[in-house]
Amino acid sequence: MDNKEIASIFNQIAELLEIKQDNPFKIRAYQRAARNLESLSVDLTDVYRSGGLKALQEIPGIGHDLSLKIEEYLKTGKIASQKALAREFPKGILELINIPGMGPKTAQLLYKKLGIDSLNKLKMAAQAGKLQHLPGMGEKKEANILRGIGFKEASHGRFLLDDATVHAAMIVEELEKLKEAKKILPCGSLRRGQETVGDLDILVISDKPKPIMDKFVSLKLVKSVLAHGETKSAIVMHNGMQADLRVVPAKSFGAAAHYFTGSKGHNIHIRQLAQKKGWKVSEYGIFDAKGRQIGGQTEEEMFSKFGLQYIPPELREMRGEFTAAAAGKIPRLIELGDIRGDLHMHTTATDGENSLEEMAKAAKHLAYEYILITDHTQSTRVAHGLDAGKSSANLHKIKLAAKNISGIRLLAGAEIDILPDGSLDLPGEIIKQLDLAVLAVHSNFKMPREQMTARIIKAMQRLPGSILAHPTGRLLGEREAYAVDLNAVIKAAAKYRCILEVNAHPKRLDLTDFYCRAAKAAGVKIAISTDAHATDQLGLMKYGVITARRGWLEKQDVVNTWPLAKLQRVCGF
Ligand code: DGT
Ligand code: CA
Ligand code: CA
Repeated sequence: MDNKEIASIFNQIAELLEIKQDNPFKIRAYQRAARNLESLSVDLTDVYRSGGLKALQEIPGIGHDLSLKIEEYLKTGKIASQKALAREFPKGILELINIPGMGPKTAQLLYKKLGIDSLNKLKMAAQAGKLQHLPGMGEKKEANILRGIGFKEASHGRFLLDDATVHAAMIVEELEKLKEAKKILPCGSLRRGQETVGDLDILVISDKPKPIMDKFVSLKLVKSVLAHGETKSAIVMHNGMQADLRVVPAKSFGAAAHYFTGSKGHNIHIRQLAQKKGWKVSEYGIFDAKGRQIGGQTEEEMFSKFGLQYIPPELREMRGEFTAAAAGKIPRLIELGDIRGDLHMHTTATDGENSLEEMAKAAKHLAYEYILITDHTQSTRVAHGLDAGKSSANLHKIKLAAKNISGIRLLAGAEIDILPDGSLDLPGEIIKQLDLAVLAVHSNFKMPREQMTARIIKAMQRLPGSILAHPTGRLLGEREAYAVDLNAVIKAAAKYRCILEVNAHPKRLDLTDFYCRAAKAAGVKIAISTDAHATDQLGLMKYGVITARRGWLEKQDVVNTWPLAKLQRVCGF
């Protein structure tokens, strides 16, 4: 728990320093430390108790300064410098820098010149056209900010999958400490792996609900308590996310897990099946006409009692899962453990934070068999893309490193920009040296749909067998997908033997579940890739896998579950 709290304080310090336009190295150091603490598998309290400051400093990214700050938090429950820093700015300003189109510099400018310190003030000023006259602003930027506000409002109250996952884990970790809690299961849209989550629905099995309820409403992360009942409670956490808690006895576990997992439509269908048999289904079980419980202790029974095969949570969306289950045709969905490699990642050669060697080492920890290094090409200037000469030198570097690093196979790739006319941002003679190429659109997002579709198809036609990365360019909560005819893209991918990527980054998650299924139907293969820009982001793979599961994909549909030899044979390198 302390790990997450300290990570969140470090992140906030980084944001405040960004507004101040402080030293970028210092800002990065806080961000990196926060990320490392989030993924740390041991408790900071234990680390500190075992070896004091020295032990803290052995954590990657934690130097002398930061170890002192951690010590301060562990001893006093706060970090004074963060409080002091926060006092320099009004509260609302942090909310502003996260609006698409804003950023720390702009937030600072608008605060200084116009006193803007809340979303509402920002919206009024932008609507009144007051922003465009400020230095470095202009009409276009003002319009962008207004669009960003609209986006924020539209995604109102929904959270990214990783954010929801981390917060659910924090609650589970605390409740697990109670001996009265026999089983804890986060349900709802989170368990179904939906790309965004409205609120958390946590189910606990116990015969003694009271201590569980009391602990839940008094957790550190609670901002306010919405309900505090005997078996039901609800809280809002500091980040604005709501969590509902339900406690049921063991004999109701299956029925409750099924009910709270949803989806609502799926639940209604099960109830109708029960009605036809003269039974009743509730979150407490399956009951016959006389009110006797005849099932619902396990989740399997919620299906087997109706002659259905078990339906995994990710498929419970009324997309044909009942027909498939009745026919015994529920697919054997891909699992995280099936993944043998990652085919999209960046290094310090472009905008990554870690070296080739560091990425390889981290991938080895995940027991991967291979990774494809895919740094950017020159057109992607914001990402320090490499020109032809530098790309070529980078390829040599990768191939040399591949010889020296044992235990994992490094593959030489590149994330090649698809230029507006559909041509590729790397000369043919360099493309020839790649093991595998990843293609992506990074510019001119506002093209008309026909043009964008033609642009992408042309690129695939130029380079058959390549991987098309993040096929819609969307950033959840930040940027709309570009207009593109994905059915036509899928058709072309089949024709040119191209692989479509499910980008595992929680802001992307495209291809989406729906189009994964369409791709499979068209015989198109999928790569699930993290697009990692740092070693710890390799762990985002799970979000891509759950999206693929929602798309009914099986192991064989996903190329990075294949052994290296098969990948080489099929992709021809
Ligand atoms: P969310 O939170 O908006 O991302 O989506 P869910 O699916 O987590 O929805 P939520 O939190 O409102 O409810 C959790 C589950 O409880 C939902 O998936 C199914 C079940 N549920 C909620 N309301 C109803 C209802 O009116 N009828 C039935 N049959 N089930 C419901
Ligand atoms: Ca929910
Ligand atoms: Ca709920």
